[in-house]
Amino acid sequence: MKRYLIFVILILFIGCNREFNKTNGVINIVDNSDKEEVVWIDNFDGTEVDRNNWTFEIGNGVNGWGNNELQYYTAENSEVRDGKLIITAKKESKNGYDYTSSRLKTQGKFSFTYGTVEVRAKLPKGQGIWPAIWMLGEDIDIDTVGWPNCGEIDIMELLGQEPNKIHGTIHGPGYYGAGGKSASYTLSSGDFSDDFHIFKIVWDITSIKWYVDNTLYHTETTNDVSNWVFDHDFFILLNVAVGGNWPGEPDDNITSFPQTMEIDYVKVTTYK
Ligand SMILES: [Ca+2]
Repeated sequence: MKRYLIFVILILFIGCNREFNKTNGVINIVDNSDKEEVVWIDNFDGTEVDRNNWTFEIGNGVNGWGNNELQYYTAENSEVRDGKLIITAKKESKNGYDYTSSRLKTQGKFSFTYGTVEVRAKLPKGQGIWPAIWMLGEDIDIDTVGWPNCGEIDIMELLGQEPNKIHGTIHGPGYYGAGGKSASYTLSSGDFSDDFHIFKIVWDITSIKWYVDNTLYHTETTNDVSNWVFDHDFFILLNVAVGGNWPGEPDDNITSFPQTMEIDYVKVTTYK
């Protein structure tokens, strides 16, 4: 009987979102879950990309979006179908480029400071394919700020030639490009194109933590960099790049096209 009681108490203690306090020897359970608040979500339930949430970036940017990327971004390479956003990278000629794809952002429509960002996605693969789920400081376009002073939080990046390994990184002044503060997570079997996984960051005033399927694999704190630039509004970006300095070019013999990134939802949660 005593063992049974201990078991019951243990079960109560590992419940989520609950607080415990003890009054006169009686344990009281306080449900805290109502303090969690979804402040922004896109479930991709409609039939097209919701332009209230997202802006498409078009073209090849400056110097291939700063990375010598090879793709030309269009709005047509994105569709919403079966509850998902599908970004398709294609091998096709467009305006002088050999590949097309899409890049979407919430800049000017939604930005926030601190919170949990959760994205459920299935990723593309192949040499030179570079999907990313990431954030930039909303102040990037202010001349006196710019990149990397605005800060960059890479929730998930993957190099298609290593399809079982994702990377979580921050970039800022003194730690950008290859000097970004980064860690990776590798699946024990299969790769990220086989099935959906949940990519998450928990960002607060002292730290940013990266998770895959609720497994913590990377933490950066205010003490880990000399110049912490993550105390202001950030917006979210989703894209599939082709080529670029980090992944290198696709190999026509081994990279198959089209490649897709499917996103079930993007959810931002804070605590009241
Ligand atoms: Ca969905």
